[in-house]
Amino acid sequence: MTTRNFRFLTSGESHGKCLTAIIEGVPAGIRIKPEIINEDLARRQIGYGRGERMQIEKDSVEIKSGIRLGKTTGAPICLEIKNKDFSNWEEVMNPLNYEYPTEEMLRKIEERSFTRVRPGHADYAGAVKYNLKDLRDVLERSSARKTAIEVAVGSVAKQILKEFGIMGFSHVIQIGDVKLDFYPKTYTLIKEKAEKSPLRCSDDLTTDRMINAINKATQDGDTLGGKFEVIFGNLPIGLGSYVHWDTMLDGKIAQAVMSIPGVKAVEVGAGVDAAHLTGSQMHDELFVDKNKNIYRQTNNAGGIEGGMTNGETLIIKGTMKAIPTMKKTKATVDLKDMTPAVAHFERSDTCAVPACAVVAEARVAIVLVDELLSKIGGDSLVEMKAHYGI
Ligand code: EPS
Repeated sequence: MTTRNFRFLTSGESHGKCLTAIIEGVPAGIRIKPEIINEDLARRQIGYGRGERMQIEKDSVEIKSGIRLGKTTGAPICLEIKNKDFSNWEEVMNPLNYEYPTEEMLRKIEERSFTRVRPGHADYAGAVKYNLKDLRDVLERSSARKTAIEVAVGSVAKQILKEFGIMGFSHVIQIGDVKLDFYPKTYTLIKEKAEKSPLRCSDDLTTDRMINAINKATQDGDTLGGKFEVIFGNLPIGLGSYVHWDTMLDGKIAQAVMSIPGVKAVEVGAGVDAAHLTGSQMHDELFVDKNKNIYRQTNNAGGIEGGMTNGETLIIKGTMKAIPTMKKTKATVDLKDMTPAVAHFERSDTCAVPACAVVAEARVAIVLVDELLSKIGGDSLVEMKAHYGI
């Protein structure tokens, strides 16, 4: 992700020892609570339709550096999440080559290697691009497991944003064919109800229908995608810019959300519905109250006009495709001998849309904090707040 002020890199494989991130550009003096990061990690793990892996993992962050006595120091921050499942994969994921492998080790490595491409996954293009023979090498890093550490980074971003009163959440609006038709009246209610739902959906009846759809897909050996929404409020006007194509906030957010594994579409505000709205239906009129404050009665723009925040609530929608690892067989090719085959299957999730929503919330927070830093600058929270005028 192209961020300039709040930058980070992650490393780690799905079944490797751990996931790590190094974040750079966090001003000094910001209180970061690991328990809040852990809450976000737990939110990502919840979700009806997840596979057995989620019963093995209980993601928890270890802050390795950059934070002292609860506050950032301005130094790079290193975060780590251990993969509990690694204990079942030690021989297979060993970074060192075995000089004298036992038969047992070789059997395990062989058992976990595969060459039958999963259509829709990174397997084929990844194998060709990196010249990899064992698709395990593609799967391990392309897996959405790495989004756990991104959520930890996003949680740091959210804790910075909160200092400026900027807060957000995510909720699920569709699983397969089941759509959320009824929205609670306020964002506070949507958030409250979504946080309690096993599918991050703000309506109980819709949640039940989504659960039934997931049960049916599991029975059929199939998988399901869906749609989610990320909402952020209390943003200052003017994050992003219209001056260049790569400074537009909507473009940056689209990239950040689109690059989550499985995401196939990102919308801002009215999104794809904008195609059939006329100009007079689409554009949000401005009004002024007696205190000379501007307000609007609609938000089809989703909080962004001309690539900049306009003071309204930011509304982003993401669409996730159904997971490509599934029991239901799909025609493919075995790259070992270039023969027709059925796709490889191993333990996976039936549906991970609620998790994807939490990842998107983290990614949007990362873009927003990067933009906030770019707008107001500052090496410390004190300086940032002075620049912000609070
Ligand atoms: C994933 C496959 C499953 C998921 C995984 C993403 O893992 P496993 O192969 O170990 O069963 O559960 O997601 C996570 C582990 C996670 O933490 O989100 C995949 O192939 O992308």
